[in-house]
Amino acid sequence: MSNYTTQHHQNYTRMATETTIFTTLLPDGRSYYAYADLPSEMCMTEEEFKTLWSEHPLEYGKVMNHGKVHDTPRWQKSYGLGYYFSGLMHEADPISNDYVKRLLAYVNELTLEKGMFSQKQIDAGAVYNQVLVNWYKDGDHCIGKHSDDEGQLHENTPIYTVSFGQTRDFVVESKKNKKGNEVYRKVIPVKNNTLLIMGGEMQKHYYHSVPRRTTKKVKSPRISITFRCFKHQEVGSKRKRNN
Ligand SMILES: O=C(O)CCC(=O)C(=O)O
Repeated sequence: MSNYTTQHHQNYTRMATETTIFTTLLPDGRSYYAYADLPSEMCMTEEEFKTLWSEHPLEYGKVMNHGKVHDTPRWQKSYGLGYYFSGLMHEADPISNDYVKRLLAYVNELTLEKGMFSQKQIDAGAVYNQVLVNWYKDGDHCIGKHSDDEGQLHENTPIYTVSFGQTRDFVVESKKNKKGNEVYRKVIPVKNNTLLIMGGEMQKHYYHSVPRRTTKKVKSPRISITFRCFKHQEVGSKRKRNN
């Protein structure tokens, strides 16, 4: 384990072992997603939700598509390390929200306790150090089909999405095979205070999205906090996303 990883973990005091993680192996046999409830002591309170909601940027995020800059249909913000995707650098702020800091520590602890890093990833110093928060006001806010195969990530390290507020559909679907057939599509309703982990080679072989839904049915806000293991570099994305 690298010095960086050791230092990063030395302050952990909580145990994460009580969390039960349900894992689904995907048809390619090399990718999986996993789903779990947060343990009660990690659940976000209504007050914490209000505080984090109040921290969403005033302007929508920006992405580059066909040479033009577009607004994302949600608010988003990078913390910890800058994140280059969809043709633009998304500069990071330091992580200041106490709940987000606590959740980052929990995610690192859970990963170690459940042995979710390979030896190769541990040797490479993989640690969760990048946070992207997405704020969805209602069903009109969404994130399109994409994969997070960017060069900033330690190879094949799992990506965590932790959900708060309104239940939303999280869709996993295979990238088209050579004959153009869609072979896998799964809609996972992601609920308040749950975590979803995308692991193995999922970013290479599958897309994920939180599609737009009618505001008659999806009326309330949702926040997702996503955690990634970045190498300490700020550029080098191959991420494909159209919104
Ligand atoms: O909000 C979510 O659960 C998904 C977020 C996501 O796909 C991303 O940030 O890449």
